[in-house]
Amino acid sequence: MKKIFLFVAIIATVSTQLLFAQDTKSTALTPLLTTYYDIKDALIKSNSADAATHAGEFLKAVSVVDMKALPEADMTAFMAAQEKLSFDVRHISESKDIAHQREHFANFSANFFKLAKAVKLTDKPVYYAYCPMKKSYWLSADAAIKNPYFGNQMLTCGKVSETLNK
Ligand SMILES: [Cu+2]
Repeated sequence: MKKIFLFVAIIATVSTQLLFAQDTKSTALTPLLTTYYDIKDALIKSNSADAATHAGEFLKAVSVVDMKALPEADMTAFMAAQEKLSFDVRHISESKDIAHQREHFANFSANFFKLAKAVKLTDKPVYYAYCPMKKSYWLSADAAIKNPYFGNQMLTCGKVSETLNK
């Protein structure tokens, strides 16, 4: 009897995992999106130390992408973006000055969105929001505006300008 329960439990676990695997699209580039969101969230909280840490993770993630695992079109888009993304994210990782980090985050976000448009990083919506005060964009998994350029000073300033995977 105990064995049957165990068997049922295993089947249930495996089928749940399969369900999630089908549910969420991911590629060798998906960790970049997750880490981008971590940097963005740190800037929303005006936490420059966390922003620097996550930027360091992003820099690492960019350098370990298994390009052979990517379809050719994705590889081409990634190679076009790699150097530009690394440049800005390295500055974010090496700085403790939130204003300086936000300057680079603007450029970083614009370049990352080009990649996100060219390569399907996720099945979930990606909102591309615009801050008219900063005249810059950012990506978010959430339609609700939380502004990484001003944090608490102007948390809800901005609007979604484009949505991927609507
Ligand atoms: Cu810099």
